[in-house]
Amino acid sequence: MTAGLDNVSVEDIEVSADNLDTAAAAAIYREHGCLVVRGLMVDYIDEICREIDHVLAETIDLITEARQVPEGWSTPNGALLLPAPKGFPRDKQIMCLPISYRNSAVFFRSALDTRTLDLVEAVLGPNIELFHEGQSLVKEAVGGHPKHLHQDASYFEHRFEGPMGQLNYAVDTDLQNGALYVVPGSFRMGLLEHEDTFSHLGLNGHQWPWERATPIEGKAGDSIFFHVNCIHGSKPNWSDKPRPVFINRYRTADDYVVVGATSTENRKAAEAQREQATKDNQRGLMVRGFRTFDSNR
Ligand SMILES: O=C(O)CCC(=O)C(=O)O
Repeated sequence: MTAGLDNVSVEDIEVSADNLDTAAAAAIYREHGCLVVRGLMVDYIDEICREIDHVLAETIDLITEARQVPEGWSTPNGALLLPAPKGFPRDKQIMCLPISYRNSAVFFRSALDTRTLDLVEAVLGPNIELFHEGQSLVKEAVGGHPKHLHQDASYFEHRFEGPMGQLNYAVDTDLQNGALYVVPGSFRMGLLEHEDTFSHLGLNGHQWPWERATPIEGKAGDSIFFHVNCIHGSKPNWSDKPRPVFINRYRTADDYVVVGATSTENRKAAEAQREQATKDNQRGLMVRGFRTFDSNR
């Protein structure tokens, strides 16, 4: 099944949240740059799904008021839209939902989950902050957008290790409705060159066809952790229901973005400023440990 760089199957990179062996799970992540923890977020699913359904309905009502932005369109409540595929009931589809730690207490609580933080600490060390404020992507029914294979570092390259991402399935997710694909071991390649794609930065589709990646089917509440250089992506949603995910990202308390981008053009401009980047305006909320003041950062 797997044609990943580490030639492993899903069974080799997955563990159960029941009686979680944190050290063993962290070792899988360290070896492959990705890890699946079955059932880790189950306790948050009912509540977060109610809120996701709410912002989804709210966003659909606001689509006619969307304004153009460099990445697509933005609705007044803050959703990001892309052009819709042929045969879709409207000309725009939703990509990013406006739900975050700012407006959803359950989303914030999920980011403070003890078992998750134990695992993040086992990987990143004792002093951990949140990177971003929680992200939720949705693939709408019957053709919702693909997210081409990519590395998150193309969007947010960091000075040090970079964030450990935790993508959580909000609904049961399979090959039909847009399972996440990962390439175990790809994080060791460093940051690769990305191109502009329909859904922003992505890898060249000939060099990185889906066959090189491993699909992770799962249940609502399963978590997939991935390194900022782990190649991942997901195909369109061909089911008749939306497929949302919610994402938490963690990084060491001293880390910061040196290049932030959404397109090859703005990435080039950001790369020219790389040496000017500092920790100054990038202090996230601490979720473990303590941040020592460092006058050089
Ligand atoms: O919704 C998805 O599967 C895409 C998530 C993803 O690739 C990302 O957040 O980088």
